[in-house]
Amino acid sequence: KCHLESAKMLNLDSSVDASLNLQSRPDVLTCTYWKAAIIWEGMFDPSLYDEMHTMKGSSVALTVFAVGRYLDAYLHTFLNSSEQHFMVGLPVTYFVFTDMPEKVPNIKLSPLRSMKVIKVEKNSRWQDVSMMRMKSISDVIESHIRHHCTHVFCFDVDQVFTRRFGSEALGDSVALLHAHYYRLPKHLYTYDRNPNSKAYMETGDFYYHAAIFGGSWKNVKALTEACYQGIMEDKQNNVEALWHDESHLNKYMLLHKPSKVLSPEYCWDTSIGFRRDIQVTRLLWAPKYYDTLRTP
Ligand code: 2GW
Ligand code: MN
Repeated sequence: KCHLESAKMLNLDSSVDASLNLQSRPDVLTCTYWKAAIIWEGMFDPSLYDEMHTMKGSSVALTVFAVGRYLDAYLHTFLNSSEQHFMVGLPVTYFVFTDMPEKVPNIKLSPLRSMKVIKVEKNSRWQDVSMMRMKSISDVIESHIRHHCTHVFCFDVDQVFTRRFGSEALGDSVALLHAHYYRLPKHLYTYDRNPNSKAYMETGDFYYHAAIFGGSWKNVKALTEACYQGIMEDKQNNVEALWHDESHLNKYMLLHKPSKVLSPEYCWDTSIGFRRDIQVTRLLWAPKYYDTLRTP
């Protein structure tokens, strides 16, 4: 019902969701107070979303970074699994950012799907590898994506698609509930609470996971530019937000509410164990080989 009322609101996604008969679920929160849908299994009819996005001519850019040892460790599995499950049926362009373009695996892509490999420098600090993604993404939206794609999704590479990750996830501005925090009280959210950082916030709506965010190219451009600016200002002031780009993303989403929120079914960590509310796991965290991948 929440979604029907929301049709009157300015959020275009929520009126589309209402018109596609998005349902509620009794056991979980399916709507934010600003009337954005939180997408869980059982709420939507996949074929209605696919049909609508095909009709509207939606096309999706996927950005992913595989720098240094992360290329061999994760990229092949990530790309292979996304061919099986990510936005199947819609045009998809992969933008793979790496310091070793020659080592990007040659994967046979389905029709309507293509790949662009973009060379980036390898930052010596991993925090910078992660944070500088914001700059690279906003640059490639300006040079390529805005001319060819309607939507953008940005992913960590250390994950594997296991089930449909489809057009129901598309929206103007999309954020993901962090699997480890969605059931915790707000005072445990790990926002950046240093007043000297641009990412500073006392409290917020949810704890969002930076492993996935997306939206229209316009909104993702605005988001990545704002986060990059915050990161650079922090550097000038000699501070670094607690969780780097993720802290800046959470601050941005506090000030610019997402129009659609993805449940942790879209990015699950199996080490959490069984949860009754997680009815499918669409994407899983890959193992983190900290000792071998993160030591210099
Ligand atoms: C190397 C050493 C330590 C940490 C990261 C890296 C590293 C990251 C790297 O050598 N090469 C590389 O390509 N990356 C990219 O950055 C890769 O796409 C990876 O998925 C992403 C984020 O690093 P990751 O996945 O190791 O960090 P998480 O899973 O703890 O990420 C969360 O927190 C990060 C900030 O600390 C980001 O906000 C990330 O989006 C979050 O999921
Ligand atoms: Mn990750």
